[in-house]
Amino acid sequence: MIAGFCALCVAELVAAAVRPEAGPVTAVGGAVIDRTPPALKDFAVRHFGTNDKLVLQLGILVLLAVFAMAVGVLALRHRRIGSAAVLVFGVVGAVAATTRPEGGPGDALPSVVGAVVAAGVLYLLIGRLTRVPGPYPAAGETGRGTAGSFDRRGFVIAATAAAAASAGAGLVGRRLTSSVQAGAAASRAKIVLPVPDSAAPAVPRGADLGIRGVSSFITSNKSFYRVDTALVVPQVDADGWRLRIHGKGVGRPLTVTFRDLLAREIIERDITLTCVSNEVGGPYIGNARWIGVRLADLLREAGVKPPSQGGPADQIVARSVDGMTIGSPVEEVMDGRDALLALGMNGEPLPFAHGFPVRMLVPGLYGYVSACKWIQDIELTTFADYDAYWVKRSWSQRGPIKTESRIDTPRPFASPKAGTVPVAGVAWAQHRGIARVEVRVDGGEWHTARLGAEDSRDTWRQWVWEWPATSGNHTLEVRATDRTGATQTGKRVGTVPNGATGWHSVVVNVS
Ligand SMILES: Nc1nc2c(c(=O)[nH]1)N[C@H]1C(S)=C(S)[C@@H](COP(=O)(O)O)O[C@H]1N2
Ligand SMILES: [Mo]
Repeated sequence: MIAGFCALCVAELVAAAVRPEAGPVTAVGGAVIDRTPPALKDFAVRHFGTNDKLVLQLGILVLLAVFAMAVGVLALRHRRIGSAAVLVFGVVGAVAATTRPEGGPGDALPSVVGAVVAAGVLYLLIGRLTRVPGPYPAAGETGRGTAGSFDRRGFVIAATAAAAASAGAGLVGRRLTSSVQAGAAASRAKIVLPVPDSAAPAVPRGADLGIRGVSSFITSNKSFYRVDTALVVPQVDADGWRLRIHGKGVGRPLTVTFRDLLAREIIERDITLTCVSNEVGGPYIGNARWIGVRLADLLREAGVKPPSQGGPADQIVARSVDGMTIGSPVEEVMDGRDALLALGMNGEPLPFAHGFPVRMLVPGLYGYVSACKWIQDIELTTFADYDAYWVKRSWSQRGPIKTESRIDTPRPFASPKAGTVPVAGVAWAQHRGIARVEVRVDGGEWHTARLGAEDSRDTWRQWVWEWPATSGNHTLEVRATDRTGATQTGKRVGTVPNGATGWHSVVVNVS
């Protein structure tokens, strides 16, 4: 286990020089995420929520500890073979790191160097443990070695020295990594968000019905859901950030800096973002006030035409610094909706976890086909020619957000008192808008809920229905109708491949 600890610490130090994400635990974790079947991923997200990544990393560490002990036992009998077995883990880490979407050959270094050092440490330590022939065999003992005659003191000194040196190396690695992070944090701290040229209208009074238990109309940055594959949140320095726009039908390829964006027309919009992995009634939705520049304007400057105007590309592939690829339809991005390169969220620069310095947002599309965080490259291509990250993993190429609604209060299995009970929640059909929400009890007739004021078609709406509740067990159900006249289907389907459907229902026990 000491040798294993050495491996991780040394790898941490090397990773600080190469790339923090190339460290073995992060790389293996990332590789596991890349290869996790959607059903298992959904299970992890459902049961561990945003802690899924912590659980994954702890799992990797536990597995490593078990393997380290097994290799240690093996090495006691076969010193050379045991030490060689350590190298196998270096190979696993190296393969994981180099096959990550953003991985390069250099990413193998942390695992390889860590494993070589660990193999050496194990070899030396086992050497200290091996019994040396004593000068005077004790009574009854024959052959090599005598109980208690191995170099106990030498072993303890060597083991302690190895552990201490490794811990030191690991700490230096951490320091180096955190100084890079400090640079990014400093670049964020000095940003003064511009006053938007086109401000979002004030949120209308009555958009927030002020009912206890209902998600607030604007979701704070702190409570905004986070869904991504990044085990280490990328720390990008805004000063060095560049976005390249290129590809099919791009007459004038562009590269823009953060300053370039700030100098452009800035718009501010309220947009509700939703994850395709959100179960019926799930938490992966949030509404924020974003500022940024119109992506369509930039594309037009680059010479891009939407397919309906004869443009050859129908897909925009956005790439992030961590190798994520997200494919969005050119037509929707350029159809006049407020597709953004966002740089501000609820009055501050984007938080690192939400894509600092710049992310994409397209109202009406699930995040996995529109909302690339830590964006650094936009390539125009076609859906026929290229499948983005999630599409390769059995999700649909196109992901318009489905009309959905959720009961926030009462909570499942609540026991409100008989009488008037407000049943309330949120409904969303981004870019189409919500026209009606209805509630029913125990499969009875549908009752029309009162809607909160509409902020924009791109935001969710709160709703409430005053329920004359009678005692006993009851099932509440909700459904929404969007402004195209389509009513949310009651047919239950899972999240894969393009979003869950069904009516959210809550069982309560009225006392
Ligand atoms: N770089 C990157 N961008 C990403 C993702 C990701 O894994 N990596 N996940 C996408 C998904 S699936 C969603 S739902 C949204 C979530 O954005 P949020 O974490 O800011 O809520 O980001 C999108 N952008
Ligand atoms: Mo998502």
